[in-house]
Amino acid sequence: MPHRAVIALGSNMGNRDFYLRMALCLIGWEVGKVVQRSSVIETPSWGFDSDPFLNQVVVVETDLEPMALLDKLQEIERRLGRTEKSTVVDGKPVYHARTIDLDILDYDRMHLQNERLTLPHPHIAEREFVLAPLRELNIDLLA
Ligand code: PH2
Ligand code: MG
Ligand code: MG
Repeated sequence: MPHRAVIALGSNMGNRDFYLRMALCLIGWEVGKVVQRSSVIETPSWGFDSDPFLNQVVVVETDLEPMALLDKLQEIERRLGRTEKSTVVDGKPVYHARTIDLDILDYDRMHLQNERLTLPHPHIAEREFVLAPLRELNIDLLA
């Protein structure tokens, strides 16, 4: 039985539309079947001063376990030119403009926490740029 992962895509650097579409192709080839996809929306940069984003949420059926899924998504980010990772300075996140960001929002409604991954994604409730696509797909991860 495949697992069901909800993934958020974001881009605010370069040809944003191209990066979202390339990421979706690579996810479809290398992660699993994309069974739902929201519209692409343009959103102001949240939490840091930068260019506006294109954001989208997709649902994928995958055989990858959570950490293997994270490795694969980070590999795709690097292949699409993602350079800097978000860091935490004095307890506050520091973000950078990025060609592509691929975040796992949910994986089979699993609860998981380690140094690299927290599931479900801890910031869903405060981020309209993921809540709006989730509403469009009728997915409630806050329940
Ligand atoms: N991602 C962030 C921080 N801020 N703002 C928007 N609009 N869209 C994002 O995807 C986004 C953000 C951290 O990954
Ligand atoms: Mg992110
Ligand atoms: Mg990320």
